[in-house]
Amino acid sequence: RPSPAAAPDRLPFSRITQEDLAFFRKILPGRAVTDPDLLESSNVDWLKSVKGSSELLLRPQTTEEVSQILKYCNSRNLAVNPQGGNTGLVGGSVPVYDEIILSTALMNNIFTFDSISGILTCQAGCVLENLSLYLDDRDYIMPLDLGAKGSCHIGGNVATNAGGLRLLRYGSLRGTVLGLEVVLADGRVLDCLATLRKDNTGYDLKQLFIGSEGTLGVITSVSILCPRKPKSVNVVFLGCETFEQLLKTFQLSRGMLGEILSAFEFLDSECMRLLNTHLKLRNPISDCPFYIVIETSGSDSTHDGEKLHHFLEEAMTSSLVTDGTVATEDSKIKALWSMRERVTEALTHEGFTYKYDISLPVERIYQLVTDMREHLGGQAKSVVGYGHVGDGNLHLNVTSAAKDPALLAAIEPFVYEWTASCNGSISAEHGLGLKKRNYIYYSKPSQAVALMGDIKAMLDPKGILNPYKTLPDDLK
Ligand code: FAD
Ligand code: 2HG
Ligand code: ZN
Repeated sequence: RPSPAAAPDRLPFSRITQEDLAFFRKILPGRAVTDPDLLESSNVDWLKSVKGSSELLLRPQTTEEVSQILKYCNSRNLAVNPQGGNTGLVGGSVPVYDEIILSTALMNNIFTFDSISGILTCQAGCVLENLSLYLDDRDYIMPLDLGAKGSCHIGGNVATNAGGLRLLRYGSLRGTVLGLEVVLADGRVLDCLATLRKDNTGYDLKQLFIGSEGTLGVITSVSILCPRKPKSVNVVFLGCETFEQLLKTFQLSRGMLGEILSAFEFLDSECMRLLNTHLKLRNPISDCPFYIVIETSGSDSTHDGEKLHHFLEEAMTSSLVTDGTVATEDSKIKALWSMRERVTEALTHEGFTYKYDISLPVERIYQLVTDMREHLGGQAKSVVGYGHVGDGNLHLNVTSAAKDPALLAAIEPFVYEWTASCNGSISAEHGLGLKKRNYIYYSKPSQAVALMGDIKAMLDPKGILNPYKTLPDDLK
């Protein structure tokens, strides 16, 4: 029996002809790539877990070019795979078969930045870290930050509704994205690139494209509300004996740090072991079963320092945490953050990783890791838990030396049934892509999925945009 994550048969899309190539070469001189060596890295995902066989990579620079491409592909029934930085973790960013790859890599212009409102407007292919550097010079920051910042594009972030390390403080992209320009499957340009905080004139169409994973349209421009750069930032790295103590520390931090709390993240001792072994990162404190990264961001270093000091004193004297270290200067802040941000990278050195990105009531998140360990016995190489405690989002990763169908059969559907029994979500922030599409029913009622199918059929009647992704096979 094929796994529900396996690709379905190729749908009857057209195959690229010499006339098609001539058209693309004419509208994108030097930017219609067919060299197999150059195509190689765009055909395989960041995890090296899925691989397509596209023979054409298009690199448009403007919305008008994207519009011409889609209008043509729609009329010719050619399938298209929108691609940003190709850091997605659910197999959504690469073709399954021979879909044309439409990359936003050359759409990297910043249009405007309003230093009074903090609203940035740019093309979808801007790399997140470049936007952060641009804003840093202007005393602002991006409202999102994630480990893949050096490669991921803002368009890809919006298309996946990426969460990341700052969501606790600045909320999701559904709140900070103020406007989008999107090219629809038939080439029509939908200009919803508003730069207003408030706009209740009818349906908020941009929300449809946030988190739609390239299945409803190609995002070409984004306007986004950016926060002021905090004057004072502190990061603490703490160790706890139990997850219960970690949760109590979270509760305490919310009460005592209040408005300056900007991140509350965790990793377990298995993650620490992998960071040590594979990346040679040294534990900055003594060995503990659980580690916490807390960040505070505020406007007054004396005030923030005092608050943090009182909080740490309370956490230590009440024995919630057993050890810790504080960073105020940039290099140490970066070093402490890398203990959390680089877990994903450390895992890639294990061999093969089965990834689960689960939303749960926060008090349940580690129980899933414990239950999974017990359930798998000695079958896995490692079972690790880390993630965004502040958002109730667990990253459960199970590794093995190589792909292991027996291990997979032991993990799934166990993990999804467990999640559904707590009314959790089987994809908190990474999306469904190719790998998770058929598990959607664990988190969404069938009426909702059917309505998604109706929306897809209305916006992309020929289904050319990112086929085989996000929507379950039984809709097609
Ligand atoms: P891609 O990977 O290229 O594409 C992702 C999806 O979006 C695909 O379905 C693609 O078709 C679609 N897409 C891309 N661009 C467009 C566009 N312009 N228009 C329409 N559709 C488009 N995710 C989190 O939520 N939080 C994290 O903390 C986080 N950390 C990560 C850390 C690492 C080390 C890695 C490798 C990944 C991480 N991710 C995280 C996952 C990933 O979702 C994000 O990295 C990012 O949002 C993907 O952006 P991208 O430009 O790489 O998109
Ligand atoms: C993170 O929070 C990312 O580090 C990646 O979302 C999680 O690799 C993962 O499972
Ligand atoms: Zn995450």
